[in-house]
Amino acid sequence: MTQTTAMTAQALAIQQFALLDDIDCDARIVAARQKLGTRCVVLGHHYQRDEVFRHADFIGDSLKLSRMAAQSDAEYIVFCGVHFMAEVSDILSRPDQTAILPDLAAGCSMADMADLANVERCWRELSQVLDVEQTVTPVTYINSAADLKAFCGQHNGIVCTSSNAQKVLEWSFARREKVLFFPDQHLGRNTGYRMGIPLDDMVVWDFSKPMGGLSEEQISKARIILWKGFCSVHQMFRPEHIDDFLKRYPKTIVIAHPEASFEVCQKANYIGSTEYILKTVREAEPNTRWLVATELNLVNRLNREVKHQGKEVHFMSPTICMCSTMFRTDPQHLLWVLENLVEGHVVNRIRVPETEARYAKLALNNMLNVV
Ligand code: CIZ
Ligand code: SF4
Repeated sequence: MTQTTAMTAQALAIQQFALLDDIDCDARIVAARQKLGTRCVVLGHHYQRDEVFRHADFIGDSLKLSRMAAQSDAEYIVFCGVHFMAEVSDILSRPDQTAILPDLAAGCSMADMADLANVERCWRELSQVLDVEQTVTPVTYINSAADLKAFCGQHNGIVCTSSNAQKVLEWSFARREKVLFFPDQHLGRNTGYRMGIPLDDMVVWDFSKPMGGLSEEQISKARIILWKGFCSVHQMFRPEHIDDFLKRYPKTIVIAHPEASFEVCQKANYIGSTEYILKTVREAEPNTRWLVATELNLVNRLNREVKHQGKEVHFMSPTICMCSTMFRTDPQHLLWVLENLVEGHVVNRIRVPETEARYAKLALNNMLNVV
């Protein structure tokens, strides 16, 4: 029996935790955290549910959290978020730190829309029309697997987040005339348009079709080639939701995440990342009403937080649409990883292979040097 198998056999099984109720979990999470002390840090992404979020030492967007964890002394980084976030945490943290994702099934449907095989095929097909290495910068949204970040690192490319996408595109255009942007077409389009790039100069690469479904002329003319990916949560927001709300409350201020569609962002007063949305609403005049296009847990918490200032924060969609993968991290899984750590077992470690991590770090560092 290998050492890993032996450790797995001794580890506490998730089945023992699955039926616990949230209140029992809550008390046991607090107790486990006390036992682990500063050896363990718990990170909570803005989209996490309240029962998990309340246990976080640090809260923030994916990049802010990874940077905070890397600066901490903690041996264990428990990332309450989704898979690509724990990968970034592993890449940016020190070798003596261990990144852990409480539920391995917490992926990101948008990140899954671009995989290395398809991106490499796209790169090969583009090279039939363009001198790709000289003319195209690959830019990956942080919501992507580590091997795609490594692809960017190997091809003089860069990572971006929704907070720094414009600066990253400026960096890219200062080096090469075109950008291949994946996986989120909306972040690419909304950012490009705000920088003055006409919609006609941005084409969508449909990865299910040869040559992305584009003609040679379209590819040669394009400035941004947008991967046909999207976030299933943010695509639920529709421009008619804004129109209907404004009919009822005409003075509402609309703020949208750039993963929302172009039509929604065009109707918004402000566009920005989760950190930007929080800051803008927190710093706004009292007694203002906000309509927000981003994940429901963040919107509900923000509403509770600013209520006493007379502000009202509303979720844009009339139907409930939460991020189902963010929702997977429940108190039961958090407790399971923490009690295993108390017992000396690391479960659900996220470890990016060394070479991949080295190239991915190049692309992440390109971004960190820009912003
Ligand atoms: O980078 C993040 O944390 C995500 C997914 C969204 C945002 O706008 O912060
Ligand atoms: Fe991915 Fe969308 Fe969920 Fe964010 S909200 S983790 S982009 S599926």
